[in-house]
Amino acid sequence: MHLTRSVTLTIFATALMSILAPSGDAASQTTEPRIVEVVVRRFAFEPATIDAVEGERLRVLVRSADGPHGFEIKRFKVSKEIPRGTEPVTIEFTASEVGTFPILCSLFCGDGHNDMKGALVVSARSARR
Ligand SMILES: [Cu+2]
Repeated sequence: MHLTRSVTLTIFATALMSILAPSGDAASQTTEPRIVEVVVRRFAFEPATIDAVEGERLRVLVRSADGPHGFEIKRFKVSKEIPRGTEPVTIEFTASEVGTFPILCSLFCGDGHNDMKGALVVSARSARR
């Protein structure tokens, strides 16, 4: 009985350590998305241009500085409402294609709505070409 318990404890401790121990290998293999912060306001995106490298994973934190807006990049099937308030909306996607892709406000927000133009500029990974 006592032996069984100590074996169980050992297994448990080993499992726990493998969870808690910082594993350098796992960390280096996982590609963390690059964080880009964007503020949407009447009637602009700031910054207006997001630069990325082909294949790069992006985590865009979009926050509204005034009322509700939208954040849309059609090519990458990104379309989110950005409510009023201080909490950013998190949008993750992979910039899988080279080119310049318009960023639009997908929610009518006033007279200057159609002037809201941003761009995602994805450049080729130089090492591959
Ligand atoms: Cu807008």
